[in-house]
Amino acid sequence: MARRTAVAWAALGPLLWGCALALQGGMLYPRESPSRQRKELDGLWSFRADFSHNRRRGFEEQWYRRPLRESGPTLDMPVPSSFNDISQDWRLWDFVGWVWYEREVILPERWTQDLSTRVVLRIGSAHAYAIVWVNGVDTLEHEGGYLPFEADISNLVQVGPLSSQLRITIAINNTLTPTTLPPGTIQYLTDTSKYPKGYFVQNVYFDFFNYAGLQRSVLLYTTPTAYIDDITVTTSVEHDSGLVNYQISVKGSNLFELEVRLLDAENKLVANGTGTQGQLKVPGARLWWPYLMHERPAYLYSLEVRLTAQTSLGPVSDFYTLPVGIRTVNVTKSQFLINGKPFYFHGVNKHEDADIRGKGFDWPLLVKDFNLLRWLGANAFRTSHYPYAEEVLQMCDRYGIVVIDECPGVGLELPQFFNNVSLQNHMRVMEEVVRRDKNHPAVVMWSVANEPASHLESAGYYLKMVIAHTKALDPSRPVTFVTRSNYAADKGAPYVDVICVNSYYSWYNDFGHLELIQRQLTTQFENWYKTYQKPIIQSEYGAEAIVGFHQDPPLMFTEEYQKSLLEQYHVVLDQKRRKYVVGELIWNFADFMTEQSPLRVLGNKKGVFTRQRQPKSAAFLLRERYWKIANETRYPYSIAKSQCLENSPFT
Ligand code: BDP
Repeated sequence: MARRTAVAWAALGPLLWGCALALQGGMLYPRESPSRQRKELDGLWSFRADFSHNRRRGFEEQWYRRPLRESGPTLDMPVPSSFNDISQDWRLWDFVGWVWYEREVILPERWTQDLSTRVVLRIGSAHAYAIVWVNGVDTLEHEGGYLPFEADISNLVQVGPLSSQLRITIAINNTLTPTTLPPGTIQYLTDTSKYPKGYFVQNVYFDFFNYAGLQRSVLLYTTPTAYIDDITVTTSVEHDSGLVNYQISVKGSNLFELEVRLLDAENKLVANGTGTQGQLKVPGARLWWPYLMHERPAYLYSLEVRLTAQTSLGPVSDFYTLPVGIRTVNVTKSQFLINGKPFYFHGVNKHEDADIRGKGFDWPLLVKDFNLLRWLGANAFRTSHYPYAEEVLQMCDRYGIVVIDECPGVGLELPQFFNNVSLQNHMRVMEEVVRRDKNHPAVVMWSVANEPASHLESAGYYLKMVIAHTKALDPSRPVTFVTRSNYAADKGAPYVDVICVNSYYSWYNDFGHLELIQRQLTTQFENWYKTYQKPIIQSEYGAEAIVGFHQDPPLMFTEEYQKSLLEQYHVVLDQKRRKYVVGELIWNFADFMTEQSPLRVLGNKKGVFTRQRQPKSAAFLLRERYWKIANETRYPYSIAKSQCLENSPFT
């Protein structure tokens, strides 16, 4: 990828969405507005796992037809949360198959009586396959966890005087197969001297616990019957003006008008337009800068869209407000540019995992994690290894934390995972990711996979197709996948814009030999750069440390070893970051749960924070380093403070 491409991107930015592949239907985040209401269904749901032999009793007995309590005992299950860690029934911990959730809801009368209101049921995510019934009627199916799906249920609720009572039943299956994303296999163990008849286990090929259930919010929201279905915004900069290109899709009427107003953070109108697409020019625009890169990071405008439409029931209006950050992203041979300035990712990899809630969305955890990111001086993270909740990205937009948005393409390890069905599915998942996350200024790059077996020929073709598809969906952002293949063998690297490479020197190889890291890491960087001449991110590195384990000289699993390993990496990163290495993301922000194995002690302990979010020694090392780098790379450059460790100097 040469400078030429970067220039082309910058020049074409405003036009590109016009040529981007059209996505079917929008997935705007459900926000309240004068024309839209929300009703959250978080709280206690009734729950039952189907322990029957074939896991199909729920379907055979049609549990969705009547209240779940009538077909057998139920448990209280909090939503959002993973179901695995909540109950004292050990069988739920690694249950594989169908679980059933149910919730009864009373709707406001207007929602059921006013025929110009459209009622939508939205599920933030259901891992991994879900079937939804409303009042016993099959309403919606969705494959894939970590992404939202929704259905217009107006015709189910607007049917008569008693319709304000609603019963929502959701059956969720967490089985991973060779064609799901992530893939998995079911293994039947048939030696009856060891296993009972029909015994099976779920094999996964990734290193985190396969938490499942309704892990994000479920909600109902309304729009008018003619409504703003989708908004796509891209931005660019011309001299000192910001350009905001918008494209709006409307559903439910062909006779409508659209007014678009861009407001600054003080609510002052800075530009306006009309119609389904256009360009707004903002002279003297304030740009969206990453945290610590600029004294005033994360500036957000608001794009207010107002629809007035004719429907068979008369005129209706719909309003939607989208936060907009004006910024550009470009990649050259050796740099990652944000707003035309070199950006260095000094950040982390995360998981959405903590405590008994598993991967359940949780506001206190979210805010704590962002406070820790800022404490650390981290300016970026990768959503390893699946898209995070939308609220996480909203925080990133507001705080200026840059995101590499990764889809659940993790564990693509076996040759049979690179088949056509998987490929089609992977491309569909990328459509869902781009559809959901395209308007977040914080998202600066898509990652289509983590550590696929990219040395295989079939993987090369597969990755080429997924990357090309993603670029067609969103030509405004670079695309990558994260590799651990050898530079000479990797068949996917030719197609990425940035090389993201994971390595675990002196951890998974040459155990304990910290003295080898500098040599091996230098060779790694030089080989990749020589071969591809693309910017490189050290997308994972790290070591396990069990908090409170100490040993000097350092031995594996102690806090000292983790710290020393990081220090060795940092020596080389400091040499190369002035050349073509554009980022370093520690593995991992916090300890996290994994499947049980003799290689894991209550999960993966490579966090620099514990699972309870307390710092290990390495967190202090990283904090000093990240603030130092921030001081060196700030724009416009200001004299570095000798020590810049106060909490939020720029906000
Ligand atoms: C990397 C994987 C990550 C693992 C990590 C580890 O990308 O998911 O958790 O190794 O082993 O290869 O800690």
